Amino acid sequence: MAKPIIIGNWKMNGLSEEADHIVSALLAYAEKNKNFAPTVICPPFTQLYHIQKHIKNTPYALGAQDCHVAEKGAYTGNISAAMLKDVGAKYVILGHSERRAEYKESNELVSQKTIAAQNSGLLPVVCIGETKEERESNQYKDVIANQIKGSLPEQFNGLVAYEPVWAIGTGASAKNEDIAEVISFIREKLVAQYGENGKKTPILYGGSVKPNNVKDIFAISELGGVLVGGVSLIPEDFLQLVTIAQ
Ligand code: G2H
Repeated sequence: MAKPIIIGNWKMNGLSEEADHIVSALLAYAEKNKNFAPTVICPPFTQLYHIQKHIKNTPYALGAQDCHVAEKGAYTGNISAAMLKDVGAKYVILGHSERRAEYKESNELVSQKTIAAQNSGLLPVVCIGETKEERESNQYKDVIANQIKGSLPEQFNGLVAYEPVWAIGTGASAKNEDIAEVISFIREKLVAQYGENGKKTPILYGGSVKPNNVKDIFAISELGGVLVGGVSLIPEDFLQLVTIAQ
């Protein structure tokens, strides 16, 4: 079986000193370890170019945390998928719940961003997941089905990350049986939407993944990897996840 992928989402963290500290630890790990699980780091835009220079020709891959739908133009303050590709990124996280909540990103916008990312040769990591209220009112499957239908374009070549909003950054990951139930629900929907291709789409889990819960999470059937926030800023812990994934 393929090793699970580990994607570190730094969110809005990582001044130069901190970024250098994390990257040095990752490089030291790669010196000593061969053939470890695929590992992606998604720093803020400001660190992409610098970090790519260090991780080029190593097993690590670079990712970003968002992109604009247009390739270029008069969009002050935005970054296009083509720019991310140009700087060496391979992945881009799209539709993270923090963006859906703070910038009111709709499923439709996420789908357009996904198309833009694919057109530029990036692998989109499309995030979906229900809020606490939606879980408690037992609407979570409808919400997730809608997000899959609305956020993923007709042709999809990427990864899906299930991140229940109530488990993000709280320190309390979702229960394994809840994750397993939703992962298999997502798989069903992907197969219904994409046929054979839907069987191959990696499905990740994100939300308070830590060294002490990741082993159980990796044991979930159909799980393709993890999207990690807080722990991706603590290199010793993040690298423990990479080691456990081997
Ligand atoms: C969920 C996750 C990474 P954390 O947002 O995308 O963050 O691991 O801090 O819950």
